Amino acid sequence: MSDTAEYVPAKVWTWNKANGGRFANINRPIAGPTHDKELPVGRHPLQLYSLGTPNGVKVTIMLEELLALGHQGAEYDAWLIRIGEGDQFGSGFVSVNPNSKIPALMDHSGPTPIRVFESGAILMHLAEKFGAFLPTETAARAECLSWLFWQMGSAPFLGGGFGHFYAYAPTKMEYPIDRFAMEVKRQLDVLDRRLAENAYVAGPDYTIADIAIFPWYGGLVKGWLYGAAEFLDVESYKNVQRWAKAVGDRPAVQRGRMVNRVQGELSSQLHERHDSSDFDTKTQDKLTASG
Ligand SMILES: N[C@@H](CCC(=O)N[C@@H](CS)C(=O)NCC(=O)O)C(=O)O
Repeated sequence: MSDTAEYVPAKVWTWNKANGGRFANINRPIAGPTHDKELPVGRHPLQLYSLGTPNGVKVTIMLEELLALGHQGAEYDAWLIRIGEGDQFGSGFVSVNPNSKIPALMDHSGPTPIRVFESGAILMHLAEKFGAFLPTETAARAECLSWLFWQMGSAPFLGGGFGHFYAYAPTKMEYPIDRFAMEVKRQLDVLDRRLAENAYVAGPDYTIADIAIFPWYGGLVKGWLYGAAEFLDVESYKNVQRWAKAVGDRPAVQRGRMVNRVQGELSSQLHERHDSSDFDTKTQDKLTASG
């Protein structure tokens, strides 16, 4: 509590200083474009504008899974949006997503291009378009969508809450870290209990619920997020660990995680993806690097 004792909020909030946290340079209290910039358009029906964050890779994993199933209509160009440099505020991007956040998709496969933003909406759009990874039977579909929307509602507590205060805020403050660590551990327990009884989150089959949840909670228990694995004792969530291994081992998941990635080993970064053979070049890089 002592962390906040000296702060007395003004009567009306004003935007008058950078808050010092990581990403402070891109945070602002207004929407809309800051500059004119058209988006590139490639040759495939689906044009994705994204970055390899947990929200971004949900979509590239889905597209790689669809292609692995043989859906040629899921061929896509993935363009890199560098959010740290403000690409999400360009006029072209804002016209695809007025909320200025990746991922954003333009579907050019019909007579009129369709824009889709919000990763959950993009997963549903693709699942319905190709009839894959979303059960059609009423009860199974409801269960899958319940878990998909659980992810959409829960992850902001993990990323914007816990991750922000544990890893990115300018100082470590006990009150918010404690509050959000408690919530994230509760969420992990929700998943752990569910996965004790089911192979995948929505039931016996792999669905868009797994594709949405894996990059966040799978990544967390694998130690990929916020350097927080020990702090949150992620090893204790045995069922989540088992599921994260099964999902993470899928070749399409491994390919999807490489797309639009700008961190980690260079051989794991495929900044843009325009053809399935783009991954072969990366495999070649890996072989060359390992001698
Ligand atoms: N609910 C959105 C969240 C998207 C989101 O938060 N994207 C972040 C990167 S993971 C972003 O683009 N941030 C840029 C910004 O806030 O300016 C979704 O699931 O699509």
